[in-house]
Amino acid sequence: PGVRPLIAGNWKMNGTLAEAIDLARSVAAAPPQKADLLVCPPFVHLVPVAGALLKTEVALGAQDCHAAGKGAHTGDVSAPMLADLGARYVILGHSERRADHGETDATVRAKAEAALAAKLIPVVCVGESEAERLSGQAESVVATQLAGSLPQGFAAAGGVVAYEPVWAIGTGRTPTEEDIAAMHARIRAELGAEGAGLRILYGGSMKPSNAAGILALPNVDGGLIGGASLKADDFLAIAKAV
Ligand code: 3PY
Repeated sequence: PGVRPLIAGNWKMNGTLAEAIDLARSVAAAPPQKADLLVCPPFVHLVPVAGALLKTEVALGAQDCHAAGKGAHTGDVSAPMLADLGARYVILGHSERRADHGETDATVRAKAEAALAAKLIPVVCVGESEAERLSGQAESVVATQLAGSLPQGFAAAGGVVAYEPVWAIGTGRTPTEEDIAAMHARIRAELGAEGAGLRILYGGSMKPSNAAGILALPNVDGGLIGGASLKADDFLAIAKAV
């Protein structure tokens, strides 16, 4: 209640430069929405997309950052670099990074600290595997991830949590609305008093056909959108479903 929803597009590793600029322009051309809009292109497209979003209401984010501010880290990108080019958000600890790059809760926490220090808003992803869901451990797994991944003062600094069940990512499957509502309530409760103002996004196969139902659930303050964020019409249809 009182929290302005956030609809965030995680473009992942998709698109040419021309497609990225085109998509950003199409999203930014939409009339103002009831939700804040955020797009997160691949690193190499951030600067031109920042240009395309200049003087628009659409915010820019990255999909990862390094925990160090600078230094000998070949191929990495720091939070201050992202802030410098105009990014306001950074997605951290997406399950694809946890799986493909061995990121642990401690890694994610260090990155979130770096992001906050650079005045970026971290969007920290948590979520259980299918085996964990089936064995009734989904909520305890997510509680452990939160405890390990979120730095002190995360919510007070405006940090965002995205609940993305691993088995719902890129599969077209989603938890039941009851399960989503229960998990989001648990996430808010885990943060204690700080949790009241926390934005908790749902992610994992959110699309125009299921967005309205999910976004209407208590404690769902927006969405982190994968595949459906690559088409401006679909992404904006989700934003309109808020
Ligand atoms: C998905 O919807 O598949 C995502 O992973 C969004 O981050």
